[in-house]
Amino acid sequence: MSDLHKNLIDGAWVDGDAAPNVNPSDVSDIVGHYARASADQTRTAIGAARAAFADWSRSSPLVRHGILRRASDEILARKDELGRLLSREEGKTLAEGVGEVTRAAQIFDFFAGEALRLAGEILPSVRPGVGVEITREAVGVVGIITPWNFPIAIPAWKLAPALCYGNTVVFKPADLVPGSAWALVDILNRAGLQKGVLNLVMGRGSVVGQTMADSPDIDALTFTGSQGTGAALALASARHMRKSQMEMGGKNPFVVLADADLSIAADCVVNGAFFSTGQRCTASSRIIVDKAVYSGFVDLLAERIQGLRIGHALRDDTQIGPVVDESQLSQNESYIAKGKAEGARLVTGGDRLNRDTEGFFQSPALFADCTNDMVIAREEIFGPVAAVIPVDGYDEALAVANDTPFGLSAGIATTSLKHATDFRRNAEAGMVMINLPTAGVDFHVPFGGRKASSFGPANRDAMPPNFSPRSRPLTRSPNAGQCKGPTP
Ligand code: UN1
Repeated sequence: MSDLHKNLIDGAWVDGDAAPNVNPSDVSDIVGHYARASADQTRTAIGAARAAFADWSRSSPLVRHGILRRASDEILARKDELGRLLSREEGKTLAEGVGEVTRAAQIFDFFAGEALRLAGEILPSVRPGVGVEITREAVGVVGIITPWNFPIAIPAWKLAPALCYGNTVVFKPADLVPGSAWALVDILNRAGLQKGVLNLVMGRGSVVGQTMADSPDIDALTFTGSQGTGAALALASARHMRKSQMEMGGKNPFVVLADADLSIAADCVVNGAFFSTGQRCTASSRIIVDKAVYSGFVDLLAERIQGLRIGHALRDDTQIGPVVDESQLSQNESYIAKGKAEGARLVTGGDRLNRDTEGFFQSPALFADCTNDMVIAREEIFGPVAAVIPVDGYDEALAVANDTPFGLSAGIATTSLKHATDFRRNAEAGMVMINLPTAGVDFHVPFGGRKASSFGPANRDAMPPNFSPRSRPLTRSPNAGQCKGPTP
């Protein structure tokens, strides 16, 4: 097959069974064909990463800086082309696609700098005449498994720190969106990585992901995706005493208090719940509204939502692209049926839409008069569906916000400093937003959640899977005279 994009294993592009990458805005458009790695190829990739580790982990920080820097520059220079590829394979709008590619470039830029900033600590031992040096060292082979909803930014978020600190990588992108991941690996490979340092194994979770999970040769595993898969990977990692980091779902609350600027609140809800077609673990899916402003706010939301333009991701005027595939769309529909059966009021949306091209279009759905114990308020839907829950005042709003198995992001719209401050302290979420959508991140600070949303260290503090602190007695002084440690 002439357009086959192959896997990168031990520095060579290798064949595999071809799978089509289908555009969810237009199923007649095949983005390309991508090789699916076998279990044997995955094991070869892990072995190659193991073999490359000694040299790469001892490479000069300047070498690692240069590679990450060049990758960042190329990603940024090609942001329009790569953004288009991303929107074509995933279905988020072109503006969102280009924005995501820009974020990936920024992440590589940030970690290019971090490669030169790696530091340790020197402190006196409690034992007389001994000094202690604390250094951070690469863990080894890092397995990276990424989801379909951020085809380039989440791979960047995990690849950049892993490579920056001298780890070698086996990278499995989501089977649905291999295109952006392939382009990213091609860029990094040409930026100067030695063979085996970065291996790409596209394919199915049941084959490639399972082989990685079962391998004793993966020293750390970082995953973003569903709760079920995250839990299985954490268990498999524990069996190997492997460091692991799991970013999983959310059922993120957005609270609207009676004193809120309702126009800002509506902007936050529309962005947080429906942009990227609601397919974000940080999406606002529970809108908790004070009864004093409830009915007017629901009307305002309905009006804003009905004004959204849903269509082909690459059209300039589209604001909401398609759902990623048929199985996700039918799952969304089954949640909409459940919401109706549970007695929630469907204010607007939830319909399959026809457009000029055959794709997975759905109008954003808003349920009102929900209770927090309804299935649509408890389970992550991962689509353009939000549930509005009426409450009496701030205390009940906070209690409902926290009454969830998840704890990734939480938001509040208020003009009260007292309530904003209290919410920031007491919302049980890894990230709290005030008068801002629950979605959206800063790449240079930790990202992670509480409860069932996350397990292991936060991303960016993405260090631990990628980076392990070690303390040991000093054997040699970098500053003569300061260290009196014995030679062991
Ligand atoms: C964002 O909100 O822009 O999978 C990023 C996710 C998150 C990243 C969210 N891990 O949706």
